[in-house]
Amino acid sequence: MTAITNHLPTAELQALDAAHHIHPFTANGELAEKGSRIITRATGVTLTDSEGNEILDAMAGLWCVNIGYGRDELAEVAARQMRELPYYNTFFQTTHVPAIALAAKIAELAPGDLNHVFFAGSGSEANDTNIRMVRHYWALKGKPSKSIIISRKNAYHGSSVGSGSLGGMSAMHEQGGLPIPDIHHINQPHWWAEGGDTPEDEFGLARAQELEAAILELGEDRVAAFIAEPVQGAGGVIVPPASYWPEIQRICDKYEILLIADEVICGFGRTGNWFGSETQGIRPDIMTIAKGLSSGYAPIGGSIVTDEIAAVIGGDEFNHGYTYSGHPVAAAVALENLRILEEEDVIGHVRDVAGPHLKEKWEALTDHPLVGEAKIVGMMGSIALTPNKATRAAFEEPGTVGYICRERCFANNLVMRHVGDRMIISPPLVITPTEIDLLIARARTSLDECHAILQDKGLL
Ligand code: PXG
Repeated sequence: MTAITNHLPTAELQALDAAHHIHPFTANGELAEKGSRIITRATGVTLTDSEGNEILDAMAGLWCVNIGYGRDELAEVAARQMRELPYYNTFFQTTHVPAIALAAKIAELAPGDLNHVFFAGSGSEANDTNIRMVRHYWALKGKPSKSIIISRKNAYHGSSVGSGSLGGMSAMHEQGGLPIPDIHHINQPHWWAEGGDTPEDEFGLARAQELEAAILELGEDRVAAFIAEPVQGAGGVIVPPASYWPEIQRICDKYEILLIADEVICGFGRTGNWFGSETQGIRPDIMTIAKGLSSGYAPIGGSIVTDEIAAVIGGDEFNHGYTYSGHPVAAAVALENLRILEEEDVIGHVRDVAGPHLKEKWEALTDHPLVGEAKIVGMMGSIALTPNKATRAAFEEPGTVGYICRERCFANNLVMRHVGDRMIISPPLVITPTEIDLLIARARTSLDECHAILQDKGLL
């Protein structure tokens, strides 16, 4: 393999990185000892590192590079927009063409009467918008006591103080004084880990009914909204039982609470439809979007809201906004990304070609001795590693085996992540059947190597 030479040698870059760069969600001291892997370029579904290794990125970056890497059209649009109008804001009675065009395009793509967009720079910011917006909405409707937002344990909604509070990650709540007041968490519909002997559908129903119990306990006059990912992503690609979402929708319809679908991962084709809400058959009042909106080529997110919410919010000044709300370069890049998704029928490719092929190969992984279940929706999948498939047993120290498996994947030039002892994938939507076969082959090799290591260590 040829090393790329237009930058400092890997060891020097690693030393500088260790000396000055604090990585997110990382034990930085440990990483400094080990040295970070340096990604230098990418095309299609393939990353290249500073040593010239070619790595299949089965995570699409962080669940975001939906159209794949290296699309010149987006670079050109960004350069053109930077020359024409690199920045202007959308405060103080002004706007600009990219923000107008993108909002209109999103309104066209979003289902039902979700016709209005409040822009943010990321999913975290968009969910912070949602917290303030739903509370303000109810205040404007004369019900200021409706301020509690119900969310779920092991949900991920971002890393800011507000969105981290919405999320249900206990490791995050342990740091920095989260959660903020008036956020309530119910249990997740994670049958494999928490379902015990209850049949899957019965379990899904029971977990959905926890929402009703919480509303009744807290008081309908106190609850503003329920927020959830259509399919949990960062929590481990947890696909809810089929009974779950219809019951959640019934409960949201029955009580006066808003349904927020966090589409940051599920949106823009990942589940085989434009939005995960369509795949799950739900009608949210608000959608959080980011990631696939621009395929990660530029940071942009937002909240899509219904006509009714926009009308209510429009009745007053909403004292909220970000310098980069609707940033013209990011908006222009997002528009070009949506054009590609639409004109190249990338979602049709997920639904009819890549999705069915990946599903078949992915589900067949359950023939491996370590793999208990394999779940997949569109282009997001997970497998549960277990020492005993019949009892769905967990390994003794949760996450240890997942980490070993992830390290084997890395060594085999495959980016497949672990969440505890679940392995997860979320590849670019444009992945071809041949690339899917390579993904599966590397995953199998990595699982075999992991299995051998566990046998050596006496962990099986
Ligand atoms: N909602 C969901 C559903 C997400 O997955 C966010 C909101 C926050 O978006 P921003 O753009 O602020 O990061 C996310 C982000 C992981 C991982 O390790 C997942 C995310 C971000 C970083 C890491 O799986 N999801």
